[in-house]
Amino acid sequence: MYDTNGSVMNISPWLEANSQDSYYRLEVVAVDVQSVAMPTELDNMECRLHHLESKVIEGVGKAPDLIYELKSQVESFKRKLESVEHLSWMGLFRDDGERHLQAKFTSKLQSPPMSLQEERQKVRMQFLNMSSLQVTEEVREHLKTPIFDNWQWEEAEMLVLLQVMYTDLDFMTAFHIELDVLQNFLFEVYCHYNNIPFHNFKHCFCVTQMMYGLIWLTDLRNKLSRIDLLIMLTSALCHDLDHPGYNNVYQINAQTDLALRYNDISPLENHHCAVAFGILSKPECNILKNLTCDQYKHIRGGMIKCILATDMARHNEILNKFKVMQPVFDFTNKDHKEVLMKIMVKVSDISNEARPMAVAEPWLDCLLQEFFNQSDSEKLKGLPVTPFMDRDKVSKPSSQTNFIRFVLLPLFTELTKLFPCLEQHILEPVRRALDYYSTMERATKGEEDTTKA
Ligand code: PDB
Ligand code: ZN
Repeated sequence: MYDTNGSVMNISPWLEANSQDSYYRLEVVAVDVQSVAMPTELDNMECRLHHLESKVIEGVGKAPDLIYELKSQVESFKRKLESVEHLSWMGLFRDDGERHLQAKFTSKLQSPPMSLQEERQKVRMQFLNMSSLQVTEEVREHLKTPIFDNWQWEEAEMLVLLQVMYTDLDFMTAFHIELDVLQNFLFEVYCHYNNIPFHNFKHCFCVTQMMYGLIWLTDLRNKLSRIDLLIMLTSALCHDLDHPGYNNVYQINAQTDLALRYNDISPLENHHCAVAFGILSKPECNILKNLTCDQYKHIRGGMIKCILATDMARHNEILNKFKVMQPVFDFTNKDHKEVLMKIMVKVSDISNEARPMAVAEPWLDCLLQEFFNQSDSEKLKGLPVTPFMDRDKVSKPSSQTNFIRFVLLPLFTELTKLFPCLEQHILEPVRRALDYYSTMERATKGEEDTTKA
């Protein structure tokens, strides 16, 4: 607030009343906004704050803390905005010419919650501090099995375990990967998974850990080249990068930027792969930088095929190819190896039910939560609603029994024909899961009948 000759006044009850020739002028600098139109108002607010700060310093020598607090809140809000900016790809910000972020400035009384950036820096520090510690032999062995329980581990610990996977498969020596480059790569991958119910960094870890377990259980180290193992593990790690929680059908129906960019052809999987190579294009994260040109081309080609193969719309196409090859499988045949690598990434991707029920069931709840978010959004936008995602229609047990019967068992059975030892490790647990959900289905059907009767 300014008086008639322009000096800044403190607002107080004891001020003289306004009069015709001596009145006060109030200038609005920052308000508690419900929604901030991007980004002009933020910039204006920042320069008004700067102007006020200089005026107050000029007037009374120093600016009150409140000004610095408001400035840092504007700063952290801009950073937060940048970190979600790229999500516009996925139709999360419908472009009506303006981007509105429904957000509030934290009130000056609360201490602002840790920003995404600060949270990530904390995980990075924990990861780097722990990575020098030796992981016990027992954990290393456990990491090679499908009964590994991801829910027991923090994200920084998962990053350490991913580092163990790359070192224990001798990728570091074989491909001259420097440890700090691997750590930068893993941390960058972690930063590019989104905080959504299912397709988050924990899912990435589960799929990579299952892939790691399958490599050891099937003794693939003695059947495929190390470079093909590197393709499979890195494809698993990157296969859902920057997933928005809305599937390809949504992308296409909502005509999102992604669907536009990839002409409705596996928009998500194309994006996951493009983000992976975007990370690898940074020298400090490029774990492939010491490979020959031919090696790099082979890996890039393999990762593109494996990541694009995770589009479930192509499930039968890929499984049928494998069914033809399996009885006469030839580990020296390039086409046979290519299909096997796709199958291995696919199996790892949808393998939750091969884990102990206490580990698997929460994943189904997470997936349904993400599916319901999508169908809610489809209803809101008047888009076609995907039936198996509709919270008003889906029954968890019957959907899952159908999925296990018609998708999981045929896929896992085919792979077990090639690697019989997988019978006990992944086929048995899936059969138990089928019993579990079938029993649940009968029980809920039984309840429905009684309620109907
Ligand atoms: C699939 C496609 C996209 C995303 F909803 C996730 F009842 C999956 F049908 N996925 N991954 C694991 C699954 C699982 N889908 C289903 N069960 C899984 O265990 C089906 C189930 C959630 C449905 Cl396939
Ligand atoms: Zn996935």
